Amino acid sequence: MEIFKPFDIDYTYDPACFEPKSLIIRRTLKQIYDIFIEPDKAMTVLKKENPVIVEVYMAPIPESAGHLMVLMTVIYPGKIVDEYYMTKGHIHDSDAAPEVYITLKGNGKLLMQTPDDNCFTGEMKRGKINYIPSGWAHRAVNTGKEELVFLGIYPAEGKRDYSFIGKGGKNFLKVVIEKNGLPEVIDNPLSMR
Ligand code: PAN
Ligand code: ZN
Repeated sequence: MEIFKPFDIDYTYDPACFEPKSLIIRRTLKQIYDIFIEPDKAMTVLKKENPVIVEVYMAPIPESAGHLMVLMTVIYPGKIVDEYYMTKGHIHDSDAAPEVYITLKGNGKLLMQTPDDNCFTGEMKRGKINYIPSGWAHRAVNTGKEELVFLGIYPAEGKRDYSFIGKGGKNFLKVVIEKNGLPEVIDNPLSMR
């Protein structure tokens, strides 16, 4: 086995900082406007601005068998109409790739779903660790007024698969919207069961 040198990661969550990192994934509204239930309203926003919705900092760890990937995600606060900003959402393409989320800052919901339509919603806030078993798609939603910042840790064997999101995909069966000032999990009006 190839010997990989141990290392430490320095992080803060207010403001978000993560060192060393190999990559930052930055998802702007323009890139993910079509994940929202009202993409036409997202396009109206895009005529004026292209806000950053999500940033993911990745630790420099090889994406190869035997390693654990360590990432820090920031979801900025905001909504498209009543639907909160969120990650794109994905499933890991291995049946041996669970994931753990550890919230550092903010408040959110973690939508999870299996290919045979079981759904579960986890709570994200400081003091909570979310366990995402293998075979559960996951999407984090920022329901608060500040950034939602969390660590994600998963085995490198499980590459992220986005194929069920968007056109032709089944999509997430639940969405999180604001109703009377509070987050509410409702059936996705666009999803095809
Ligand atoms: C997280 C996600 C991160 C962004 O680190 O990658 O939250 O999610 P999307 O890529 O779906 O927008 C994770 O679940 N990693 O596996
Ligand atoms: Zn994941």
